[in-house]
Amino acid sequence: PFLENVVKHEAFLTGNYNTNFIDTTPELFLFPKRKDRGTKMLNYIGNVTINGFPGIEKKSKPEFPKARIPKVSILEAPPRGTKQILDEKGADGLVQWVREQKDVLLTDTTFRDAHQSLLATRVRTVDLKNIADASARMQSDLFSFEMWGGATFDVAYRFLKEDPWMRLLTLREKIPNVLFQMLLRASNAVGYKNYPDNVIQEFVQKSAYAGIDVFRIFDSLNWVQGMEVAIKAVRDTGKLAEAAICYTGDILDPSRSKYDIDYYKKLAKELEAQGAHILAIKDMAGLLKPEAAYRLISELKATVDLPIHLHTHDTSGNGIFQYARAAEAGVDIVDTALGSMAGLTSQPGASTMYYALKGNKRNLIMDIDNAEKLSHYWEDVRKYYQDFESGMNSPHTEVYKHEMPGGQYSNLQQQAKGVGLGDRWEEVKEMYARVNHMFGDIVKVTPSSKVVGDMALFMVQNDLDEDAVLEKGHMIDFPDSVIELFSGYLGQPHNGFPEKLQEVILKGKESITVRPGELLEDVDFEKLKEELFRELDRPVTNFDAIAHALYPKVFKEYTNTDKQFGDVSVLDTPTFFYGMKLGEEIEVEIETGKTLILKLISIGEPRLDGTRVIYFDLNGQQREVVIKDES
Ligand code: 3PY
Ligand code: ZN
Repeated sequence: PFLENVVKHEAFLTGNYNTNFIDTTPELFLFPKRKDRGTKMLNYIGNVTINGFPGIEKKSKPEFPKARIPKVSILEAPPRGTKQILDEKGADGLVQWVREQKDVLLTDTTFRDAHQSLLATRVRTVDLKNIADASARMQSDLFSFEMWGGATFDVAYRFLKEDPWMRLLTLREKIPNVLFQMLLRASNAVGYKNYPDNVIQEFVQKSAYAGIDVFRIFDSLNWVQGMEVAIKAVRDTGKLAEAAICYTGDILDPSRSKYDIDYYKKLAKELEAQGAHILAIKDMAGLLKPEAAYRLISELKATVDLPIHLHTHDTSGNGIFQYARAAEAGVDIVDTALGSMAGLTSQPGASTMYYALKGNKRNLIMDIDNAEKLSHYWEDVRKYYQDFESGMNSPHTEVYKHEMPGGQYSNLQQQAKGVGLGDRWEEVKEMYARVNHMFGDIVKVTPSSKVVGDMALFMVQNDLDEDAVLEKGHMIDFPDSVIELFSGYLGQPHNGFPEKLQEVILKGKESITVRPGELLEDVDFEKLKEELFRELDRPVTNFDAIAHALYPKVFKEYTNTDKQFGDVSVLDTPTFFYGMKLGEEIEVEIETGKTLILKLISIGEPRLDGTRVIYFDLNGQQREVVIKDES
């Protein structure tokens, strides 16, 4: 019916259309939802029931307790919060409000970094949505929810088969009162390489439109030139540009003089000059020792006239001590997670911090009882994702040696398993530190951290050491990401690349020192939307076009799954990962007010062609689907 509407339109018949056509004649694109949604969903469920889910150990669906959702009245609007301050007073007004707070403000990272760092970013939208009404009402005194960006964007399409833009829009609707914050990798957007300037601008603009208020912008080499386009794009939307310095090395250790206090002060001044509203210290690996935090925050406070927002990971177990010292030094905002999603590679816990500051001159602005109740929900939900836990269950002070970001730990571990190095994880970590050294001691955060990780895996897998790389490097095909880094496509590291290694890696190929965005051609979004429209045979949004511009292959795979199985984001997480048990009955709300009741009746024996017939009951009617058994 959609095509019938559209293809009869004069503009379409004459070929005289571009995708503005979709924006200007939306009525032509309102087509009845396809009717076979139920069957597609049964195909998905049948498939995971028989073949399992990638990364999840194949087993019968475990019994999970019903997640404890605190009761709140959704008839009452959530209390006013920072979002209203931004909307009413603008970015500068909000910054002024932050300055006036005497106590320490919080950003809650449970919706983003906490699960990126503990559960390989796998938390699905449905689990965020189910707690969103309660969060809006019980955490209304937060500075912000960090709930988008970083790895969540890519993982949503790639592994969860859901649309991250829908996540943002859905949560925004339910949480209208607190600022939404995202992590933006400057010119790398939410990807692993530099993109053309107009992709960054378009991404920022549409993210702001869909609900992001605070953009934490960082460059993976702390290269300020690489952040200019993103900072300006954010400022142009009227939202907050929170420019971040990534913390590496150790300002307390005179032998690590590459990243001393003056290095950080200079960067802070440059970012202030670029137009940052807030300065973030992004301690992505948790290397900032408590006394270093005191010194860094004190000196930065004296250097720039910006509120300071501190982010750490609690891998070493020193996170609360670090924040307490930062609070004494005058930090304005810190990042914490709810108790059951806190600690270790994640952020320090909000409730722990609350008690730690009791009796201090400065308190934490939070409601402790509410935080405990919300934590119960996450304690239950976290169990769904048990297969993605990193296995780290006590503090790791060795992080001060390997310097691996908290958000990378569980992801690199999955990557190592994927290439058959699961049982050599200790070696991979050690190699990670050696590669950093070889690369000249660089800032390690996505994507530069991924390059270090790729190289470490590569060296362990091929039994290479530093000497072998330099001596035999001319015969070695290095991973693409390593070649890209050394070509300057991720920007320039402080004090440049080690020359000899660069020569060996590039094998005569030229490297660049200008901003990569200057060399990349803009993406023609109108043309891209038109192409996608033809290919996908469905309306194409600006959001789709951006996703395609960022990761063409991942986006295509996502759209294929979407075609095959429909919108699987509506399934509860245990069913999404494990399928169904014989005799089990579940309810799936496929849209507001429309619920399917599904029961798994029986699973046929494998047939000669390797398929099985699975019998379901769908809203009282028998349905069968044929699934290929991959085992
Ligand atoms: C990301 O870029 O995803 C990070 O979390 C970096 O720390
Ligand atoms: Zn982080």
